[in-house]
Amino acid sequence: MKNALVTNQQKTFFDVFGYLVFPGLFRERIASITEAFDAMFREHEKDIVPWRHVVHGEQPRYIMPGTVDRSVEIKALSEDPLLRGMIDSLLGIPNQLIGTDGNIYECGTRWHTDITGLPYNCRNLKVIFYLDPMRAGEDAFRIIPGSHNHTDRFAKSLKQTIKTVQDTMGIEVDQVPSMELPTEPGDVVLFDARAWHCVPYAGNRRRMMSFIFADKDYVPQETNIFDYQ
Ligand SMILES: O=C(O)CCC(=O)C(=O)O
Repeated sequence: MKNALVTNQQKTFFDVFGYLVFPGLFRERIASITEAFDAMFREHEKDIVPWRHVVHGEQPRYIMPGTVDRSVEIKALSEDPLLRGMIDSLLGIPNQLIGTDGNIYECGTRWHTDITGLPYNCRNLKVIFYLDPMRAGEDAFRIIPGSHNHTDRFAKSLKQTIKTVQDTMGIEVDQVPSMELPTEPGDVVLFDARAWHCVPYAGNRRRMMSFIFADKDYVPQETNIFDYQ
């Protein structure tokens, strides 16, 4: 494989389970990335989308859309050869960057997929950078391995039940069998946006930035962000 960073074993892991974590991949650059993120929220304050949605229990999330058009540093990160090499290895060529955002969460995020605006048959990859520590047993990102295989019976049964596990199974969001991915700033999490994932709220104001890439089969969709669930 051309890019030594993603081994064939990691690619197989990604294909089967739908996620990968690269600890410390951007550790040296995370201070300047965080500075760029904070400056963007300050300088583009009027463009922040205050967002309350059932996925976040109607609690506040602040979204900065289109980050690569607002910050030279963030654009450079989205074009970083290391990152792009990984995307090429995992999605194949051609692929394209189809969306970016920056977020401040004062909320949790219940079990959901990020498939709004993406056709289900398109392979994709969402790259997320948490700019604050995400702790095990608290607010670490969780994912159900393999749930990106959306035509499986298992994925279909998740679709019927997982959004409201308190009602359907009598359990809390953090009691769903899943993989918990605690991260430190500078770590990178990659996942298939069709996978079911969630983040419990630990009372902080976590900052997160994402890029989403889609493969050659991507066809732009009519998107209504209120369909996000
Ligand atoms: O940190 C969060 O609450 C949500 C992250 C997430 O679900 C996503 O990036 O799709």
